[in-house]
Amino acid sequence: MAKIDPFTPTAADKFTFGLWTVGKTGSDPFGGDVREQLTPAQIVDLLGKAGGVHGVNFHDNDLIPIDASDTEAAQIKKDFRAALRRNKLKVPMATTNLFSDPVFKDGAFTNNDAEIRAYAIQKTMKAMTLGKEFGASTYVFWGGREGTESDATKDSVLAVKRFREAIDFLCEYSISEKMGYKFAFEAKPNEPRGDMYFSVTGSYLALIPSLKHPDMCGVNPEFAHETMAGLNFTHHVAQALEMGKLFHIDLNDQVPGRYDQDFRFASVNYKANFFLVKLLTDYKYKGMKHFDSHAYRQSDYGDVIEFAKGSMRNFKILEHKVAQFNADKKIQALLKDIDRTNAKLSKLTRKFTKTNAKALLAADLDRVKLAAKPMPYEELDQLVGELLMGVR
Ligand code: GCO
Ligand code: MN
Ligand code: MN
Repeated sequence: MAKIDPFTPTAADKFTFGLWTVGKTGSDPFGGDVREQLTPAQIVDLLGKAGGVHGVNFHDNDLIPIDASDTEAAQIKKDFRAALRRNKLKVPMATTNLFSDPVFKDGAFTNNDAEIRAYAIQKTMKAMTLGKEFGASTYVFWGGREGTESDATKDSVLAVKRFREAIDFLCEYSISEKMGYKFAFEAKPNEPRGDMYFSVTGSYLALIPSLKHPDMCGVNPEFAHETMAGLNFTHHVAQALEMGKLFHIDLNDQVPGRYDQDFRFASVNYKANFFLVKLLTDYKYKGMKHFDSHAYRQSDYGDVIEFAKGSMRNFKILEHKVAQFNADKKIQALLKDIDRTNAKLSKLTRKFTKTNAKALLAADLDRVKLAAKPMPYEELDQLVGELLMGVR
């Protein structure tokens, strides 16, 4: 009997790609297309060939070019719908391109020009309708050009107010049209702007409670974005999870401190990606896992399929490593050792009462003895490394 490869994805894994990711033609700021432009339907067929993909996401203009006529738009939608059906793919998420057209060169919702702000909201309303036509339930907001090169040009306090105003308006629009969207905000520190507003996931987690409809708003963190800034991505995701705000996630890879590389998931930082997958697994993240990455400029479309397969496979391999970690007796014994519980003290510190405060003040806590307790972290981390390097 043929051995079943445990790392083969299925639709139940909820892996998704964007039309703009696998459909990327390999262009960069220094050179044009190296792969021919595929139609949306062809991109869906390519994902079908990769196998095991759950869905495909799009920006309004990935599907319908900004200057398409109504007849052209109708034909594209028809072809796309047929391709989704023949490849059994869903559209779980949609978003708006508020960054490519020259009109958005200084931002969309935070633009200094009221007419451009209104146009950005109008474009998003139409794109939300387009997303709904294909069944999208999550709507992502990535502030592509919301930011500055010189802070002489924009009032950063007003920018926050304007962004909030746009989101409040669009939340109400979704509610009044019974669209049922969940909004997911995606932070990025820079690129394409010198500095972008809401630069880290935590910025959006802080904004959300100030919105009119905080319940329908969460975040879409991306591995590359915090990593570009040299930050620990997993910590940001953990905070979002803890707050019940992890609505969506963009997976890819990135060397810290470089330009926005969008590498194949787990192709660079095995260890950081392992801890991310561990977090998502341990805390039972059930949402979509979207690969917001693209193949190397050197790849042809055959290799793009390998890129897509590799992204999903790497996630599943790391899931397997997480299961090994959780079942590893030595690792678990060390974890048990370093998690030192004290029910009596925890009861005291859980909630402030005058009695608890009094008891805490009287507690015998000897800092020298406490500091002397062993922390075998070298031993633990070495075991994780050996597990990841395949010798354990
Ligand atoms: C980027 C962003 C985008 C967004 C996309 C959908 O760095 O370019 O990650 O790819 O994710 O616009 O929101
Ligand atoms: Mn990105
Ligand atoms: Mn992204």
